Amino acid sequence: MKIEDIKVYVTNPGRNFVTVKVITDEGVYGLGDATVNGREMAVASYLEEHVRPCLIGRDPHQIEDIWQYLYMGVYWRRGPITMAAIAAIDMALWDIKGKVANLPVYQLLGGKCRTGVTLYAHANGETIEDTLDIAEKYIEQGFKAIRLQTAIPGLSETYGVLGDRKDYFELQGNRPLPPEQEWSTPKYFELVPELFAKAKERFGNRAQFCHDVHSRLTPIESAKLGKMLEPYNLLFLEDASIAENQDNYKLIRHHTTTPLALGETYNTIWDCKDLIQNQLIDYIRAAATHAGGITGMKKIADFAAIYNVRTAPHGAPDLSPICFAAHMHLNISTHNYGVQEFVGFGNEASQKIFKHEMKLENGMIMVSDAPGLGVEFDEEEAAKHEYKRSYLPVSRLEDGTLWHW
Ligand code: EZ4
Ligand code: CO
Repeated sequence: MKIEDIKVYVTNPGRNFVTVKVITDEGVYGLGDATVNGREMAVASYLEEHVRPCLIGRDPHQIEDIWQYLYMGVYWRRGPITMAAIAAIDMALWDIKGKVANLPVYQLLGGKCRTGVTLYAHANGETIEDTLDIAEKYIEQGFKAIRLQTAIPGLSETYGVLGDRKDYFELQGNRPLPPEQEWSTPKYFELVPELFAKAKERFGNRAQFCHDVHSRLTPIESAKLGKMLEPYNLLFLEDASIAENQDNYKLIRHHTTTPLALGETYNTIWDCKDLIQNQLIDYIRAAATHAGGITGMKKIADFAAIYNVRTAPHGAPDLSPICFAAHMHLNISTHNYGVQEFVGFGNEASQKIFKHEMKLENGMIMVSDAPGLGVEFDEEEAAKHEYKRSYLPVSRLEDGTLWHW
């Protein structure tokens, strides 16, 4: 079997997705997700100009060798663009192998370790009451874990909260230049402990709650927040601080027993190696699209397992359903899987482009038994929604200083 062609599609059913199709000489093809939010065309060009010519004629069954060829074989290793390109090819090759074997990918990864994939939903509200009302609806639907984010009084927009955009799918989409948001740590500190105190009071042990700080705090501030939230038994506190310097987490860890989650922007095992082997985090949030595909994620998960770190893959709407499906195959077959972020299956236009049979039941995903990854990509529907340049917001302090978004 040989790789005959590789096609790259950029479509925007409300936000941009970069999709890769690896076509073989035997008619079987595989799909992968290469979306890097706000930098989509850089990955598309990397794939078309620099990956496609090197892979035509190769055996698509040699997944590990092709992964190493694109990683170790290239002088410029790592980085989000390179790793998303590798990821998309890797997912597509697992998809092909599954289709040839007539097995879902999770069977190739070792088979099921659990009956379904436990999710956490998002409750994003304008006030604490709004947020908890949304959380209640998810609890009634059977969700066992929910992320709580609330707008901060006195700040125009806050990470995670919808403002005038009511569909989370659209939250960061289709803004032709980066919009600006405000940030104030003192205002945030006035609000967040109250949010979790009220959640605990209202729901007791009916669900577990988590929260995404989105890297806005310094390490000592994160340590303080973790301490303040200890009475409420969070599932985890996510991205409490940036970790370009992984030592930041030593400081946070030494001050708080609130479980810590990190890593949605990580690209390889090297980004999280120190955090994992020093047991400074509890959940590693790497995503298949941004961390080298199924092959990259397996390397991270197996390393994490020996240090009691569990996986909690990123599940934002800027990862396509192909990535979500890849996560489902990993999650169901990885012993040290923890929890999967879930924001729904996308808007109507997206669901017409990406078709799959994953089922949501009681806050869990029942993984499809379709061969391969189990996602179909409708090229005609995709062509109806052209690429639109769009960006995530940037964040500034109230005096105008640029801050972490
Ligand atoms: O802001 O994926 O945990 N989820 C997140 C996401 C990220 C977006 C950025 O594109 O932090 O909502
Ligand atoms: Co996050």
